[in-house]
Amino acid sequence: MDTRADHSADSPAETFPFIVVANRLPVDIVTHPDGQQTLSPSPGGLVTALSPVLQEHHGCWVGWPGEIDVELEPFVTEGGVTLHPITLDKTDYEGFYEGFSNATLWPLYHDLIVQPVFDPEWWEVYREVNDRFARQVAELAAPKATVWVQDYQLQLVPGILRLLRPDLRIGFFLHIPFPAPDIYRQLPWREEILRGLLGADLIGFHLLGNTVNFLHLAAAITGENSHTGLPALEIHGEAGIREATATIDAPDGRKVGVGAFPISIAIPEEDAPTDDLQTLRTQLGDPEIIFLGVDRLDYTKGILQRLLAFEELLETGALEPEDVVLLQIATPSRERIEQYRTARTRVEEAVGRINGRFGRIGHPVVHYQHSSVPHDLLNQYYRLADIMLVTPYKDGMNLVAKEFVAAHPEGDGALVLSEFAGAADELTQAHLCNPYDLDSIKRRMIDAVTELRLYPDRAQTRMLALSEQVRQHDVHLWANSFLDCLEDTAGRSTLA
Ligand code: ADQ
Repeated sequence: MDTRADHSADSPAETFPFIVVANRLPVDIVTHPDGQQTLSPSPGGLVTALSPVLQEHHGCWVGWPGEIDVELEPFVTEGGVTLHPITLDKTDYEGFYEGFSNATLWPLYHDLIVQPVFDPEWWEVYREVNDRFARQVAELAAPKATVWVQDYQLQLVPGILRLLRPDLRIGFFLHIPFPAPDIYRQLPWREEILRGLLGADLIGFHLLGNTVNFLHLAAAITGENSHTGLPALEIHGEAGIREATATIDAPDGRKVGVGAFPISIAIPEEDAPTDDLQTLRTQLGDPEIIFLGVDRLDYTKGILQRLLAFEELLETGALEPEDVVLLQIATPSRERIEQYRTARTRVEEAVGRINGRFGRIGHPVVHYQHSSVPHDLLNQYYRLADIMLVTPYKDGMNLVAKEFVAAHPEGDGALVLSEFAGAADELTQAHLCNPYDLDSIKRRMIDAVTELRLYPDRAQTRMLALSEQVRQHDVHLWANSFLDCLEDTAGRSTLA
């Protein structure tokens, strides 16, 4: 989406037939030397997927621009999409974003990899901020508009919006896993959140497993027997598109659709020029095998485990330091939260130790960068890598795995993928590993190396199958499949 800060929205009273509401606006704030603040686009998969629908309907995106206490007027992008900023102050940021969203819900929904904190004050702020988002959307939505609410930070928005504006068609999509009911039920505010979600007409998850977990939870909390009282789940059979749907009864008597819609990526149009790739490879000392990891620096992503697996393979001589390098790019993330700081320290200690043990001056075996890299460069790294390591303990989907596959349309390279990444449900031809078992990661890394060295045809067959799956199921299919289903669930289209 192209964004320009100098286009003010025409009229504050304008309403929209299609609204996306997400914690973040797809922009970064740029502060100029004269103190003036403008917005610059921050592209991502969701923006790419939703831009065509937003542009077609002159839609609106409601979200936080990413900095505390910044009050900005709404802006209209060159593509005709209105960006409507929500202001968060320090208390909101700490209670709603860092606290309840990322230190309570994030670990709870990722199967308790770290202990969630249950803090009633954070919960209060989460409610207040969700209320603020919902009230803003209620003002901006045209009669019978379609509103698509995104992710775990805004789970109360559908319920509040339903009360304020019963005429709206409301979809909700969760980008992270939905845990088993026994884990979920630890949450002191489980009923409130469930009721918030049930304000939607359609609740989407990535996977069939998430959907089943939600149905069990809904049955348990609304008092139905969780084993016999489940609604029929219709399985659609094709991995990668609207895999399953069911209908449940909300407390107010409405029918609510629930379904699995695995997210995907926008397929890149152009490959990186190959001379650039050779330059990058030479910079790395022309190793035979380049392993690559690309993640937000998050304790769920299993970065330390993959470094330890690499270290043990070097230690036992299964890999020779002259033959291999591991490139790890880690985007800074949630750095004020203690577990994130600890995760970073451990990763960086391991990088230093491994290089101290197996690298030479000027020839580290691990190349580590703790920053974001531009999209084009990231794509070049994907092209360059021989073996991609995606080893999360738990991940809703993991777009990195799909981005790597899409960067290898000729079937070169190999993917080592955690069984606990949502992407593993579709990318079954990857070298699947259990990240809790270091030997399993090591075995799959060696399998990938061996196959590339000795059985390149087999390796290529795997990658071509993965590539086909990702190309046939891109992010546009995901967005259209969700919106079509929302239309079916909630009746006549207002978007037509
Ligand atoms: P994330 O946890 O952020 O997303 P992921 O799906 O891998 O995880 O998406 C990360 C995105 O950031 C990718 O598009 C990747 O290219 C980009 N990225 C990562 N490191 C980067 C770097 N150093 N520089 C630049 N870009 C970088 C959440 C869920 C996932 C789910 C997505 C989408 O946790 O499970 O797949 O939402 O629903």
